[in-house]
Amino acid sequence: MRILLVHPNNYLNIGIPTGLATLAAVLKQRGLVVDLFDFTFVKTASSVKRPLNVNPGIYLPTVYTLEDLVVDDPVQSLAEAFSAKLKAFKPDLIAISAMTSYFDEVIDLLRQVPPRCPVIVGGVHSTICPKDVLLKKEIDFICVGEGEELLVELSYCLAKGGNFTELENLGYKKNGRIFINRCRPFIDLNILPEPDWSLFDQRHLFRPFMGRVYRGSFYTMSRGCPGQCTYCVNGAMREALKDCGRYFRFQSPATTARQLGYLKEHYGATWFKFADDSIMLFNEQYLEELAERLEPLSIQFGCSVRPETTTERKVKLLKRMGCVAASVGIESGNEALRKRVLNRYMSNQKIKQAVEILKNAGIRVSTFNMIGLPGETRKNVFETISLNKKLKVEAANVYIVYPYPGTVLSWQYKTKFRDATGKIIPVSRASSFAFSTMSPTEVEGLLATFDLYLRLPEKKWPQIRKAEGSCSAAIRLRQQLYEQAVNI
Ligand code: B12
Ligand code: SF4
Repeated sequence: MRILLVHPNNYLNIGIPTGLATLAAVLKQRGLVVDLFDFTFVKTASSVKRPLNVNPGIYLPTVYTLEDLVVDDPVQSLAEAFSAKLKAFKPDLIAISAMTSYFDEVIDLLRQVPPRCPVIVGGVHSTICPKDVLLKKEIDFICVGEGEELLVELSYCLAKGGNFTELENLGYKKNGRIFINRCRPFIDLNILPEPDWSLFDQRHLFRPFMGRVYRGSFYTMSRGCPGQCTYCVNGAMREALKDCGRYFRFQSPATTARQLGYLKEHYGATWFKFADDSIMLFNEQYLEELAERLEPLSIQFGCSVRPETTTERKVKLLKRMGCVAASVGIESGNEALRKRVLNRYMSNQKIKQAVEILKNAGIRVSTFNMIGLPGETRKNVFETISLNKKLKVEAANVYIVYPYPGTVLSWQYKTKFRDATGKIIPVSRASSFAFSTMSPTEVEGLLATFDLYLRLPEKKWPQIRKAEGSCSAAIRLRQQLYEQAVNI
């Protein structure tokens, strides 16, 4: 049985997805033949034209860049690349992992190059919107929740002509009707094999940090999150998978150390991005054991932390493990908005404390911020800029809030993720949800200049305001100002 895994992604959005890498490892362990079709390095004519959106504060220059690594790649369409892969590999099953934002692109591709074998889709979108996926005639099956056991069982079933209708976590169609089977208990994360990175283009391992290039990628030691933030899909996932067991689950420090050691030895990986929703959710005892086991590996890593769970003791342990960078979710500089709209209860004071603790430990701090929030004013956006300024963070990532299906925000505001033409509204059009008191154009202008307001002195702000526009003069001005900001 030959299974082709598919990773839909934006061009050069590097990093090996943990879900697919784990699925690949499990499939191989059970004797199945696996290959990968990855969108990340398919250099299409449109992706070449699109400028890479790099936040000037994030990276120091390195001797070579990601663009240097792809300079000799041929320009081809996704359809050409996919068709060539199908011809060469001849899969018996196509297994696609899709977030909401990539699902339409997947369907377009399957329409242009119809495969001659069944197609299953797993990941966040099929878990939260199973019917949206199964209603597409290009899709035969879906996976709701974890896929390790289901994918193996389905592969064997299809190979041997067995009955798949009872497989747990499976959704399928029969005589025009949709069936979604019951869920199976969550898997014990300690029995999973090391993620298989060998299927992926090794340029995924390019990791620039502070002017040096390391090798490494994403790693997760937990799944789920106990948080209840209104814009996050975790609430919907917890609900969809409520019969599977405790939603926030984690593997033992021994498993983490063994797997990271393996990735270091086999791929030369020494720089990891822990993609766990928040590492600070682990208790001190757990972190202590983790520190003991990770210290001898001499790895470096970046991770996400929730400010209200950050303590000096925990940060000391993080540092001992090799933590060099942390992202803190601020989301809004206005406490009332953060609490009322986002259901995040930490105060600005608590955020300041957490950032100070991290910085004092020599950890590089970046933040996550959102704009375009329900009821948000222009003044509120400047409160977010001002908080970041006060915190003197190395980089501030900013997004326009997007009400993903299943989130509290999506049902509170009755938003639809498909527009009137039936297309999924892309992240690039998040401002069209028009939640805030500002116009979508103003929100987009603030997104484009957020970093300039943050980095340049206030006397430049009138000029930055002019650079918020979308006309060519404004874009030119923005570029000039960015050059000044990089040199500060
Ligand atoms: C790491 C991460 C990233 C990384 C890597 C993404 C990746 N593909 O791995 C990066 C930084 C690139 C990223 C980017 C984005 N992300 Co992100 N990301 C995550 C995060 C924190 C962890 C993902 C992970 O590794 N999980 C662990 C693995 C083991 O789980 P898994 O991937 O779900 O896979 C399991 C099952 O789903 C299933 N499965 C998965 N695929 C398949 C396929 C088949 C065939 C089968 C059978 C089963 C199956 O089996 C797997 C093993 O059990 C999640 C949060 C979360 N809790 O999932 C958000 C999350 C997936 N991201 C999200 C979003 C919104 C984004 C962005 C759009 C953010 C933005 N505004 O730019 C971008 C995407 C756009 C872009 N340009 O890439 C949302 C997705 C919401 C949605 N409805 O789609 C999430 C859920 C965050 C959230 N809580 O809201 N992200
Ligand atoms: S936003 Fe972060 S803390 Fe909140 S529920 Fe999602 S993953 Fe958990």
